[in-house]
Amino acid sequence: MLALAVVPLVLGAVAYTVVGGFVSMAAQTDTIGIGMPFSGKWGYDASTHPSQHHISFGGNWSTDVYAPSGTKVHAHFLNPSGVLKLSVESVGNTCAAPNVAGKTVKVRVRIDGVNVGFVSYSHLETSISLGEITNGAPLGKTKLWGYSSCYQVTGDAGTHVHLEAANNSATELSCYRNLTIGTSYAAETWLGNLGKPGVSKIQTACPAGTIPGDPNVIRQDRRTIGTAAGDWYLRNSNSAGFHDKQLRYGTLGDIVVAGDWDGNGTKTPGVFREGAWHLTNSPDGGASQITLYFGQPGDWPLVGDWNGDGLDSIGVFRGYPDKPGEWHLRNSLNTGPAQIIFNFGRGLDKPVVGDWNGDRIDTPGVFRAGTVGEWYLRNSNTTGSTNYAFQYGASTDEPVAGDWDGNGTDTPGVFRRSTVGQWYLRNSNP
Ligand SMILES: [Ca+2]
Ligand SMILES: [Ca+2]
Ligand SMILES: [Ca+2]
Ligand SMILES: [Ca+2]
Repeated sequence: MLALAVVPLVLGAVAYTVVGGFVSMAAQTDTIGIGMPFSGKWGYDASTHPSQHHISFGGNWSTDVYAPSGTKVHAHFLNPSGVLKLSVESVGNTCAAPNVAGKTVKVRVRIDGVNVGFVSYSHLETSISLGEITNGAPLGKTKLWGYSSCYQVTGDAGTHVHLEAANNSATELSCYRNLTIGTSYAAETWLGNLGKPGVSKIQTACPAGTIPGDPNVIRQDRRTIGTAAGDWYLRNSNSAGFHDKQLRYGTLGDIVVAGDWDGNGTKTPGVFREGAWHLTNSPDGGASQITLYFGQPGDWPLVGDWNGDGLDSIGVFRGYPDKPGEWHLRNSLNTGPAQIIFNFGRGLDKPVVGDWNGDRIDTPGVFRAGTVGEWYLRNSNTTGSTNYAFQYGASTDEPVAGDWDGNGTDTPGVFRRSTVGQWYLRNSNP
């Protein structure tokens, strides 16, 4: 398990993200997933499919998403490639007088200060104010409005939000994910891309491979490298301050991992790139020394000593909505099938691994975004019940685990995005 002492650091005006022992910088690119605004049905018939649904508010595509009257509508955005800022830019009547069918709330999306585009949500009952909102914030509620030429709905089953998305570009447009008409999808299900990569034509599905892990739903996973050069910043103590070490390894969008690949007692970098692992034993980064393939795009890479032989190896967590979380682990650092497969947690949980009980074997844990951060840890790499359950951190925190006090037991921590990165670590389970 990753046990390096890590802290946030600020260089110039740029906040860096440090998770699991290594650091990634907020990206300068502008890609983001548009999430389902609630748990509900996507589309109704061909006329609501984004390839042909009417566009009314300047979008590149639109669709209707259905939920009963009174359902909260949230602005959900997924996997931003940098610092995300959302703001309610306008609130207006969805339908022209004399028709009354709620408000249209237009949410402007900026990443690293760059105007990426907007998503608008129509037919809302809302009293929301203009100005900045947080990711996941409620925008209003659904309502069954009276039938009109602008809202041709007669029963609660037809209560819907008309959603439109547009890139802030004339040449590269927002695209939709080709989901199944009439199917229910969990809140935050990836509906399309805002920013890059987009498409050049309106009402076009996103190109294959541009929605990570499709058909999975992807959790927000910020453990990615934010610069093309692959900059890492490391610190050797659990205190605020500047980095002790800087290195370059991997490239933009790679998911970072770290492990003691050669058993010499020092953890070194690795990256996970759509199922390919590139590892090095050099503490200074540089060229990849080991390349192997394990897992698939959309998986969450894991590193741990699953069998207690003192050597770290690889694994992945695979999450589908409404299903148990899948754990696939392998005890050697080469391409091959999983040797240990089990279920723990739920598909939309965030995985952590650690030696929770000090027996030198790393085992699973999950962080669940409830009203606060919920932790569930297990001491065995098998399907089974939770050994430790407790609350720690806020639901929007990023979970980490490590042996912060060097006593041989891994315990929780969270990374919190603020004007600087904040770390909260604890030395016990629970
Ligand atoms: Ca090593
Ligand atoms: Ca091992
Ligand atoms: Ca253990
Ligand atoms: Ca400890």
